[in-house]
Amino acid sequence: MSSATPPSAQPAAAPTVIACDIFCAVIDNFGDIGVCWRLARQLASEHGWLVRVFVDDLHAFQKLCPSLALDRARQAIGGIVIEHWREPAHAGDTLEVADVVIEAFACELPPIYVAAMARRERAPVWLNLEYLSAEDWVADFHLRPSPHPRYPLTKTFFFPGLGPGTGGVLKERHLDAARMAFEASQPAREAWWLETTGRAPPPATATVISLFAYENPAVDSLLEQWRDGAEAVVLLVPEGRISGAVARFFGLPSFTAGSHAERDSLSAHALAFTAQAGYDPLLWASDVNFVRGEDSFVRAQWAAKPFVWHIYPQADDAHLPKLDAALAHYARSLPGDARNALARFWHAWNGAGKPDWAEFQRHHAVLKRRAAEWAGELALIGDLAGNLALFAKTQLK
Ligand code: TRH
Repeated sequence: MSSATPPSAQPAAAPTVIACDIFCAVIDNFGDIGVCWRLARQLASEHGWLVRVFVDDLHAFQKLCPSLALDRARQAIGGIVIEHWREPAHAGDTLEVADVVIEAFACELPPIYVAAMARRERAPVWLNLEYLSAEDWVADFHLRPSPHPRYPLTKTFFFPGLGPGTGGVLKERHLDAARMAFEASQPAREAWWLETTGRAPPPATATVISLFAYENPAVDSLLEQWRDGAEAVVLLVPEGRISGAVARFFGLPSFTAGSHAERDSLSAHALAFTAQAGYDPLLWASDVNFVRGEDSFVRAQWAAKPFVWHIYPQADDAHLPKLDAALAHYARSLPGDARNALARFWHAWNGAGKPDWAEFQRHHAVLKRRAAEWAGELALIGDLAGNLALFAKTQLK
């Protein structure tokens, strides 16, 4: 009798090309699918993975990815398969379980899919991708395993973060080079301004501000300060939840894409919501970026410009410690007066006090230097897709 292990008892070989399923339930807005789509594209293009995205809201997705068809149960875009996740139980018409299964933001996988994971010869690497938080506890919980109560499966919690020991945040390999090429090319910037606003770039003396935010009562005061200030402000407003307030300020019925309005020092353009890749150049073209949620907050950090964060509001003000935790990282090495001005401005933009633009802008040069330095520090943590791929590969060995 041979002493060799029978074939059925041998561990399955590690896959040569990794298949990955990402499940995404859209709660609201664009961040859930925004993060999943960015991650999917990076795992496919930079790591050569075969990626499928299950998403329940194709309308939200189509805003970021205009070539998406709303009426198709399954389609492929850029080599990534997209399944319309029609109901909680639906797991695609063919139940092929991937090597790596990513459950985004605790969206709960279809039970039929989990059962199939348990039947698979080699258990998949099962990751719960959490929301980003800069709080310190995140490093302790990152990569903690959680055994399934009934199946021989383990789910691992993958925590994005801004500090060492976390999963980091998403950053494409080409991103810095693309930004620097844009910043270095006058023709590229002129073409962007013409295409985006229908006009030539403003003079270098103007401060260009991008404004992506939720409804925000502080915006009225800020619009007044920009209108009455000594320096010219050019405001770029992607169509969205803050547009109504901008329209009211200018006495317009709406502020839809293509609208333009001026009052004294303030000149404002309403922009069409672009495909996801088109959002970065808006940040690069601006001197100060107002961002929100999760993904645009991360992009603003890579844009290496001063920015103001409208954090996603949570019940019982649970978001406020997260705002301060992000400030603690980002503002760490700023001189005291600039750090206080930044914190006061971020707090005011998130409901505590009145924003003081002049005080914030007084520190522009030092905030700009810090923004570039911080982008370098953040990059040292490694990018989330790379960190995730590395972890999955070590589990699949
Ligand atoms: O849309 P958001 O408010 O999403 C939020 C957050 O993710 C939050 O954490 C989550 O809990 C909540 O959704 C449910 O903000 P966020 O995360 O910045 O996502 C916006 C996406 O939209 C981002 O990927 C950038 C993209 N975008 C475009 O593609 N084109 C555009 O013109 C603009 C302005 C944004």
